[in-house]
Amino acid sequence: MSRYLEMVDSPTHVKKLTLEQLQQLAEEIRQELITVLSKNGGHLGPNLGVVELTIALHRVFTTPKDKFVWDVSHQIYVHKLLTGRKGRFDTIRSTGGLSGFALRSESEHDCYGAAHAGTALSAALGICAGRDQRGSDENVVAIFGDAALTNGISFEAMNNIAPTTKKFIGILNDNEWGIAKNVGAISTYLNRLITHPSYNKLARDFERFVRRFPKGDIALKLAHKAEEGMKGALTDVGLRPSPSGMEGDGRGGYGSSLIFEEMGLRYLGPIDGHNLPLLISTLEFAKTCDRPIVIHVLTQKGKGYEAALKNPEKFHGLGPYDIATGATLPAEPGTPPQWQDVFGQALVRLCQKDNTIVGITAAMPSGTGLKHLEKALPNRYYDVGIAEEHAVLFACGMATMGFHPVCAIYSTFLQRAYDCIVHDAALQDLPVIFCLDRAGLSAQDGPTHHGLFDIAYVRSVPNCIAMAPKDEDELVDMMFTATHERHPTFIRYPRGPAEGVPVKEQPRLIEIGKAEVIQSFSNKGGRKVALFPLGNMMSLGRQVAAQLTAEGYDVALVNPRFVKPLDAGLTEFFGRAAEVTVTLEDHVVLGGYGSAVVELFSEKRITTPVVRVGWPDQFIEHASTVEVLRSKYGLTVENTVASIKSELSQPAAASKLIAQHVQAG
Ligand SMILES: Cc1ncc(C[n+]2csc(CCOP(=O)(O)OP(=O)(O)O)c2C)c(N)n1
Repeated sequence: MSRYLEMVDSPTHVKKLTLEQLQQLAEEIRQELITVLSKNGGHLGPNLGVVELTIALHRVFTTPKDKFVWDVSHQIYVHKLLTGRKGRFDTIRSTGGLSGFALRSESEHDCYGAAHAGTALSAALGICAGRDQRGSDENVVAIFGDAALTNGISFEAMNNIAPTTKKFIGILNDNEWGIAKNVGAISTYLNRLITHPSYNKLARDFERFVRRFPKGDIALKLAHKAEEGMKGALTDVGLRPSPSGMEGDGRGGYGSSLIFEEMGLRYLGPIDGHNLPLLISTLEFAKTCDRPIVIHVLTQKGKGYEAALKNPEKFHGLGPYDIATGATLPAEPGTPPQWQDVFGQALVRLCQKDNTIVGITAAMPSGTGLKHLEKALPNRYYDVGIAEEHAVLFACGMATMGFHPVCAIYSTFLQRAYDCIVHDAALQDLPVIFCLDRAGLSAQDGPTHHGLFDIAYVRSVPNCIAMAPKDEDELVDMMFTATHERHPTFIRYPRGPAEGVPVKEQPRLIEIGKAEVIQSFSNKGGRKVALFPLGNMMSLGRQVAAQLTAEGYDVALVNPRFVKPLDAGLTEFFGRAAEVTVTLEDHVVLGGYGSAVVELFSEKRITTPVVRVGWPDQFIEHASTVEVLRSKYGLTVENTVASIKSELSQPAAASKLIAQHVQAG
């Protein structure tokens, strides 16, 4: 029998299937997700959890006229399958293929792009305001997770919904997990909503509405069953009852009011997010509501795939895996440890020796490597939820109390907290240590996740120290050095395996603002090229140096270590001696490390040309690997060597050569 999935390629098709057929479709979609992602990797768990919800959304609403705004949008794969992208689904996250997130340029059904958490409610409200201004009647649905609700912007939006519009549908997709287990008071509160009987009364007008549907009675029965046996139903969706002894205090505490209702939003739920008829009836009801409504939907991350159910954190997002066992491909023997693990383990050692050091993550214990600290020294570990601004301000507060907080945040997510970096950490000159993981490319995720702007956004801020290690041993030295500093310090390092050098037992202090000379000029007569590869670009720098040396050039190789303060003396020395200076960075060229060198040369009136190798002034797309993108954009040995030779053939370099020969003569 052919699959319904073969017949469904647009929301119109979804509307034509019977309930039973849709249920079959849901199973087929799950199989498709499990199969394709076993090869491409991706956000399996979140997507398995929203299969019924997405089908119900497309059954009830009609995109592109109606608008779905997905928070983070990593759970959008089912939506892609149902909106004309099924034929290309096996290209997801690969070079030239579908994006793993919502992308306006990819489909008219993606009305809003995202991949950072917490944006859906605000953006959806803006769309509602646009609709109201225009006087049109689109339905706007924001789908957001329980962890996204720990994000400040979500609350800023909620504060603003009721005064702004009458028609707004929010769907709280509650699975109790972010990437890791969701933490904090909001998570406890949601759990309380689920388990406290006083919240679980279905609204009377909802009941009346649902009864009008042919399957309305069945839907209601199911809803009531969930209501009565909430604990049983919850075990079904993997949720646990909340701790006892938290009864209401009558003043808006637990058991006496609902945050949503108090904010002027109608609240409905919690409902079983895998019960298709109930979802459809509830969404139909929401469509008729003349005031903003939030529907609390309970889903199970990884639903339908045992391996994902057993390990929600791993299956939130992962690389290729074996379908039968769920095992991911082991790293090739001899692969160095991941940067994040070197960082996490080093932080544990530093914390063990210095009790002023603490670690802070914004809901990313595994990705940042802070899970090592959580395990070893839980009382020195803080997970503040998906709340980067709060993470930085919290760190600043601790710093005023004599601590050295280490904020481990991906380069791309720290963008959220820029004002906190400037206004709080830098202006007050507080010794907060920022460890920026994923500084460089996140190839398969793409432009939302590439960490290519941090040097530019930190370099212009007074008091900040910014460094990049060439290898993992230097990373630990830099972390150690940062714990002795009295200023905000930033250390950037990339995603993936480190360089494979041994890490010393006892880290060493590095002099602030001092670069390291790896290889000086030989002065044996070749044309002089000074290479300055920053951080992880050292291996590219070494290859360029080797090739040029083999071709008879006289090459100096310097590890800059610091972007700020620059080692002005050393950079000037090599800059003046060389015919061409070359900076290499895993960062946009605009405002990056190379720009700092150009500024220095301008100030010092050094006329040596500077070849800046880095990412161009455009958003870099996603691709299967970092190498694909480096080749495309010229961050390669061949291109660097070619650019150097081209620069050396320019009149400015030629005149410098003549001048040097004259001097030497
Ligand atoms: C600003 C920001 N910080 C961190 C992340 C990393 N991140 C991606 S998904 C996710 C968890 C989202 O959880 P939830 O909203 O509950 O959705 P679920 O995956 O459970 O469906 C996190 C922390 C992000 N995307 N954006």
